[in-house]
Amino acid sequence: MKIADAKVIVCRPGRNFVTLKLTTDDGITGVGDATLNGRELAVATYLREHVAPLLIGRDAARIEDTWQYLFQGAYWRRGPVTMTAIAAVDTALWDIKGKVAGLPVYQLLGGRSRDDVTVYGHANGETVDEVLTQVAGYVERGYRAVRVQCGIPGLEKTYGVSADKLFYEPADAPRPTETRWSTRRYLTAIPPVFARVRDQFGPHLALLHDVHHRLTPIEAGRVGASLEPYGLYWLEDPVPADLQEGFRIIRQHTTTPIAVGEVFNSIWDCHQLIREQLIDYIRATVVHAGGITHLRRILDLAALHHVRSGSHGATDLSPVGMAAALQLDVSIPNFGIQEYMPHTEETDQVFPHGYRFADGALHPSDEPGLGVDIDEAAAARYPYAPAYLPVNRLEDGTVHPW
Ligand code: CS2
Ligand code: MG
Repeated sequence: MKIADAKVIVCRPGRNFVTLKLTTDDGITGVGDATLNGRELAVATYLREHVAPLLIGRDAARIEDTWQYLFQGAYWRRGPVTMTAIAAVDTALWDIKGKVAGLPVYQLLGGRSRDDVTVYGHANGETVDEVLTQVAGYVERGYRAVRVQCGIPGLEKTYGVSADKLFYEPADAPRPTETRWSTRRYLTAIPPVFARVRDQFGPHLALLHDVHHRLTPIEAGRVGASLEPYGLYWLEDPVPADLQEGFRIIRQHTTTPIAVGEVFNSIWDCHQLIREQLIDYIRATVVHAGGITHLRRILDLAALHHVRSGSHGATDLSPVGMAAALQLDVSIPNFGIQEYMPHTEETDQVFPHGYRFADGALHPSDEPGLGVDIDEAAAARYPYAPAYLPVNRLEDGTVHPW
């Protein structure tokens, strides 16, 4: 069973997505998500020019060997573009293997460790009152875990707070918009938000919060400590994680659990964080961290060190990425939680999938493979257009330095 075709499909059903579709010489297809928000065409070109020609004629059954061939063989290792491209190949090969076996991929990974995949939704608002209304909506829809983001008084725009509540899209302009940030205002504003959310919703709703890498470790320690009375499920990306040892300072100052890793692309980005138990949840994804093969390697290391999974699941990961994430989520022993933001109707039409949301959880498809596909005719109706994430500056105009 050889790979006969490797096609890269770029489309924009509301936002940009890059999808790799592999076809074997006996006509079996597999799909992989290759979307890297704001850098989509870099991955598409890497795949088309440097990876697709090498795949033709290779044995589609050799997933691990193909992963090593693309990772070691390129000489230039790691990096988001390379690892997203490798991830798409790996994911598509798992899809093919599942179809050949007649089994959903999670069965090939050892079978279910749980019945469904608990998810968290995004509640956000400019004011605390708006936040409370949003949280109530999630609770009514059956969610057991909610991420809470609130506008910071004095700041014009806060990342993670949007006018369109359900389909919040941070890559909002053809050139990056520029926003301003004040740590001082943030540190004062955030504890009262959680005080009111806890007060209204009681002790059992899991609450999460994302800092989007805006703080230093000592500031993060302070935020974590100030939020301890509200028992957060996690505090996400309090600082950028390039300096892994920086997390020791956070740990010295707070017992609020820490989640990090949505921008990680390999085990080398997080091995120290995991080995030293400096984090509680690893947010790396199938899409950006080298596919099912490599993410499973990261999660196995994490399991040894009491770190659980919490994969990134914003809408810039396509339903192909979500379908792949669910295969791991449902099978690994150290699953924590899965982020979930529903896609638009157009996106769901382009990527027909079998997974579904019910009772605060996603239920993976039982179809052979990943249980997701791309409708190429539908995709062709939505051509690519550039869209970028905002650039963040401090109040004095300096580009945020970390
Ligand atoms: C966020 C995302 O979902 C999250 O946790 O951090 O909004 C993230 O910034 C975007 O997905 C970036 O592409
Ligand atoms: Mg995040």
